[in-house]
Amino acid sequence: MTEPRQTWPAEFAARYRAKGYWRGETFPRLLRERAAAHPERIAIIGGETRWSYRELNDRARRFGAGLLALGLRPGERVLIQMGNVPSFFEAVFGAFAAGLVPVYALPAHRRTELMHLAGKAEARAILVQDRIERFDHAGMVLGLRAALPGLAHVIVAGDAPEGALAMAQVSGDPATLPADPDPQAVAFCQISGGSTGLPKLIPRTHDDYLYSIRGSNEICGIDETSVYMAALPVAHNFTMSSPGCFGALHAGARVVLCPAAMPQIAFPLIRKEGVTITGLVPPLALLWLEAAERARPELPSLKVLQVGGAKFLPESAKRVAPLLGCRLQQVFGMAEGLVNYTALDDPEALVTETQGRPISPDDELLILDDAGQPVPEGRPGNLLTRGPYTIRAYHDDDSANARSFTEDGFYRTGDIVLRLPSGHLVVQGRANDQINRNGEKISAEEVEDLLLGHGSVFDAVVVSIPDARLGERACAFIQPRAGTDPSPAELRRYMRGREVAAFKIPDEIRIVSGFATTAVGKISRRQLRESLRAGVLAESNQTEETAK
Ligand code: OOB
Repeated sequence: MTEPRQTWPAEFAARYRAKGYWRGETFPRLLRERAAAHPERIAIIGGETRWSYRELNDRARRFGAGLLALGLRPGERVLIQMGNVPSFFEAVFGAFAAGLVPVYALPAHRRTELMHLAGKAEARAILVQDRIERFDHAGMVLGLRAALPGLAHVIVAGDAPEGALAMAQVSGDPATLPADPDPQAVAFCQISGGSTGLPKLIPRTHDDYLYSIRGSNEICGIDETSVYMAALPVAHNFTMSSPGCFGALHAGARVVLCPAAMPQIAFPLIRKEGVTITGLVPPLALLWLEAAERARPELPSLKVLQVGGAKFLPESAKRVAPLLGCRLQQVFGMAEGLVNYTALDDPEALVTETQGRPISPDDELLILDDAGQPVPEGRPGNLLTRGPYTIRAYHDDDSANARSFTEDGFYRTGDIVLRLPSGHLVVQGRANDQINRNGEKISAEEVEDLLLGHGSVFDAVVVSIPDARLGERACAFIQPRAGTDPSPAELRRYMRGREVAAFKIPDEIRIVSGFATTAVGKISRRQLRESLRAGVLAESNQTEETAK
């Protein structure tokens, strides 16, 4: 068994401690202390459910003890796939109390991703919501069981089908809970968007993550009067910690869970619960702006709208304050660590045109050209970073670690940015083959691999195309095997049959007779993707010209 770990070289750890970034706080202690300090204050609101800090803490501790009573042992991993429901917090804080390590899957993940994550994490249990948006998650997870010999339990929040345990039945005596974990131990694993293969596990420690949360709270002005609404999935790093639900709980504030981020659902909830801050990806922010343009909503409580996860264009950013009557905050972060924010009192131009500055004075940023040399100040280059809350390695993945980290521990973000004299970053694009569709990250290579599994596909190249609505969309070019004639519809059906997250199914599939080669053989995948993308862009420019 390989337990996830995350370690920094001793001199870095000593510095991060000496500067007060790492304070020895842990997640189980955090909730216990808040529940002791203000037991009756409301912590979580979801639908008709309102849990006080005391109730959340009591529920979590009983559930955590129940997990131990099932035979799970501290240090073991629990894969969690849940939507924006209060029981997510009972599950996660229950696991923390028991010393178990949650691994967060996204609601969109299907059999392929869950198999991979459960296998990689060597999960002993999967905790899943019965249904999310009408999809039978419990049924899907039960179907995985036979293929995962290390999996001891399937626990379902909601209606548990036969063969699974209902979360409500998992309960034990909190006196059996272990002592608080080492603050340097891994608290949970986030998952990477990544540009190659399936998602990688990102082990985050109590110390490092809680530092990023405290830092975020300060920058975002979160205090006990704040009301944070989770509009995006709670398991995503943005919603969890920037400052997110954990930031709100850290401050003794309130978390409101929004079942879906559409304006028709979110606006009334903001009004009803007096939401002060929430976060969106750009395509959803555009929907909110459109809705606000049609009928200016009264959202007097809303002070800050955060937008992040993908580039928010300045033209759209400028519309936020006038249409929604709140401040915009841009957030450029990554589950691996580094998070940048525009400040609430930054001048308008910086808020609308940049993606902000890092949380920590000890976030080290390098902006390098392709040869690894620093670019002149103000010019775009590859962003590398290391710091007190940025990981030094993925879990159990030597080849990804060799690609993604330099020898001296810098993480290669894959983002191309430039830095203004004020220190604000402007994201210019990606260096590698990741598609950022609607804020969801898709690895071109992973989709190509899936397509290559189809008997009629000789070769497949997937590229990102700029898209007004989604930010980017995925376009797959398919070279069929000689004598075959697969249709785009059939390839889509095939991908659905492979049971992957729906956002990975290409928006556009084009059948081509072959791909460009050079005299010496195949050109690099990267060049090939660039030339295919350029072809699509030239086409759409032509269409625009003709339309004029
Ligand atoms: C957030 O985290 P991930 O891990 O899903 O994705 C990270 C990647 C970044 O490397 C960058 O390529 C892109 O998402 N990204 C942005 C962006 N925010 C993230 N690109 C342009 N502008 C932005 N504002 O997406 C995430 C994690 C924590 C907070 C916010 C977002």
